[in-house]
Amino acid sequence: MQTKSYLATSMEAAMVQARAELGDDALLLRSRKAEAGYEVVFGIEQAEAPANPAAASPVSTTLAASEFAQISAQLDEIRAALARSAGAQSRASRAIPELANLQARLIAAEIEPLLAKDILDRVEASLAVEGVSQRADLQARSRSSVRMMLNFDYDYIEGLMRAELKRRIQIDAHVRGKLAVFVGPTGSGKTTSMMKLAMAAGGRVRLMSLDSTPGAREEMKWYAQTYGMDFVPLASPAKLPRMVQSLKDADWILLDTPGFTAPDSEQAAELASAIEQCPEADVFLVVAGYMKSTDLERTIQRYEKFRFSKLVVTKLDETAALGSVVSEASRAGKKISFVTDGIRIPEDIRPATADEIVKLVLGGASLREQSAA
Ligand SMILES: Nc1nc2c(ncn2[C@@H]2O[C@H](COP(=O)(O)OP(=O)(O)OP(=O)(O)O)[C@@H](O)[C@H]2O)c(=O)[nH]1
Ligand SMILES: [Mg+2]
Repeated sequence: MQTKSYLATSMEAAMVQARAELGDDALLLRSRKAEAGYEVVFGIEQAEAPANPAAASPVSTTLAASEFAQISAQLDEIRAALARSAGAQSRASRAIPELANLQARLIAAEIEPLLAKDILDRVEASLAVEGVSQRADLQARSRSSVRMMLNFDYDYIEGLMRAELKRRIQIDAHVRGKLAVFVGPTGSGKTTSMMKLAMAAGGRVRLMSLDSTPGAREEMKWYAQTYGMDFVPLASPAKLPRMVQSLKDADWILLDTPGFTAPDSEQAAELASAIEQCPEADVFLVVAGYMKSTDLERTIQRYEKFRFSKLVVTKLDETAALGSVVSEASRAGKKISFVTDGIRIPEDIRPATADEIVKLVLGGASLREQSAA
């Protein structure tokens, strides 16, 4: 994805500038308050993959903990201000009140307010392009005549919104390469998800663990024995590249890791460097679906050093809203791979699909139901 940032005195102005230059397909990636106004970063899909995939990999950050905390606090402040202004704007700026309702519904589902606004901008633009509504024209009409003109087709408008949301969800439900590594916060479901995938993988599976917390290796050995797989002891991250090389007979090598309470620790840096030396590694960040946006954003930033490209989203049975996951995955350019919704191994895991994610985000009353109420 090619990205470009715009600086303008207001968010609106930056967005207009970006859309004029990059076209309607440009997606809003992130935004921040700058000294002279707002900086908004847009991305546009490129037809061709980059020649050197490594060049597209995220660069690991080396921020000190205090700097990180400071930036995080600033981000929270900016996000809260933007959320307030996007929420307030939504009702006032929409020519069709139902579009404002849909925007509010996305925000209620924990879709980031700016992303919700961007999605509804696109819906409104599609309606205008189709000649169904011209904004200036609409504003001059009464609400009832607008309804008549549209023959008020809720399903159609909601369908446009769903399609816009779906376009922003990237899916990759495959393990690519021979080595799959599972990283993530403590208790997010790394070990359980890995075992679910190990069971589904078939072929010769080798299980490894770098988790040295009391009982963790025993837990993995127990899993290996119970499910008839081989457990391969791994003393330290530094030994990973050689170990992977030596396991020539394995079809899959799955590596469990500890939840790093401080992902900037020396131990984490060692693992990051070992992963870098394993080009065949496919790294998954395992996160619980109920995490809120700010925590997810921080977690994604903190685990970026492990060069993960995909998320495994766990514990869907414990949450009704997936908006934060969709917003943060979209913001960070990460794909959603698998989702889990229970503790049973291997039953409670399945490949993610964009349709299901959209359904999960928008669960609850449809626009038609709300309007009837
Ligand atoms: N309800 C529910 N519980 C889950 C799910 N996935 C995992 N769990 C439970 O969450 C708890 C933590 O799961 P683990 O797989 O041990 O998590 P972990 O990330 O390996 O944890 P640490 O190794 O301690 O960092 C366990 O009790 C799991 O059974 C899920 O999809 N739904
Ligand atoms: Mg574990």
